[in-house]
This record gives sequence, C-alpha cells and structure tokens, in this order.
Amino acid sequence: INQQGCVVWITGLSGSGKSTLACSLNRELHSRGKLSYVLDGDNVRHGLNKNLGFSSEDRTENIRRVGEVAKLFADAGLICIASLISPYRKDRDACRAMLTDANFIEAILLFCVFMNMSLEVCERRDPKGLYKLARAGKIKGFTGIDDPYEPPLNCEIMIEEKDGVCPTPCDMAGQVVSYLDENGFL
Ligand code: GGZ
Repeated sequence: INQQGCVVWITGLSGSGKSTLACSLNRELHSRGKLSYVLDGDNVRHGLNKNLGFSSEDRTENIRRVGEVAKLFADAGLICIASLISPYRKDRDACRAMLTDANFIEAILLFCVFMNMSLEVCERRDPKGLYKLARAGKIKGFTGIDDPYEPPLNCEIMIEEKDGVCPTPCDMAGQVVSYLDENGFL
C-alpha cells in the first residue's frame, strides 16, 4: 500500500446530507482503488459511543473519541471520513489540533467539509422525523432547534445550494475528490 492517510471531517446539521456524502465519497474512493473508512456519528453511537447521549459534555466526548479513532485510521494510511454534527467549534478545533500534533509520528491532515444547508432545508427533509419531535418538545436539546450549531470559520470545503438547488450525492463527492486530488491524496 502506498497511500497517505488523512481525515475528511464532515460537519453540519441533522439532515444536511453528511451521511449521504460520506457514503458516496467512500464508494467513489473505493472505485479509484483507495482505502477509506466511514465513521458516522449515528453508527458509532450504537457501539463505541453507546454510553453517550446529547448533553454538551457527551457530544464533546463523542467527537473526541471519533477524532482519536480517525487519527488511528489515517495513521494506518486510510482516508478516514468522519461524519458527525460536531456542533461546537471548540470540539472541532480540538480535533484538528490533536490530529496535527507534530509529536505524533507524523502530523495527519484534516480537511473540514461544512454542509452549509439552511435549517429550513434540513427541517423540510426531516428524514427521520426528528425535527418534528424536537419542535413538539419530545426531544430536548436538538441541534438547530434548542441546542446551538456553530458554523466553521475555517473549513477547507463547503457544500451548499446553488440557485436554490441542493447538489446531488455525486456532485458533493466530486467536490471532495477534486480537493483531495489537488492536495496529493489520490
Ligand atoms: C442532534 C440528534 C439528537 C439531538 C438524536 N441533537 O440525523 P441523524 O439523527 O440520523 O443523526 C443525528 C445523530 C447525531 O449524532 P452525532 O454523533 O453526529 O452528534 S454530535 O456530533 O452532536 O455528537 C440525529 C440523532 O443523532 N439525534 N438526538 N438531541 N441530533
């Protein structure tokens, strides 16, 4: 294997398309013969992080653990795709700092992808009906409703609507693939 690992960190609201992009990107990378692996918040919360809820402390710990695991995957040479809401700026910054720690064998690059979709779009999609429950007060502390989402100030890649149209999974993956290509990871 001659592959330099890195971490593609996808952040954004629930329903913004993080998991869709992660899956589409993973498939595209595999088709190009690249080793990649997806760490998705929703999945990781069933195993590694099954003891964590959605308090701010638990979200911080969720992100820290996924960051540490992503670092191991990237150190092993994989392109690790982490898709989590990761709503708080300080947690994402801590992850970036941890990954670029020069004391670790080799500094690992993290690319932040921001799903810049409005709350309106995400709430209209509401694929799991969670926004509806949050609006009805049946889920407390839901990101975007009664818990904050702090958009990144320094993302490498931004996915957004163009002329009111959301990009397709293929377009989104293409945007990240181009970036990885330009930075010598493909
Ligand atoms: C936000 C919640 C909540 C609350 C359950 N707030 O879109 P989904 O449904 O399938 O994915 C979301 C997932 C969020 O997990 P993360 O690990 O990505 O979150 S974080 O980075 O903030 O730790 C959502 C569902 O869990 N979900 N309750 N209160 N999302």
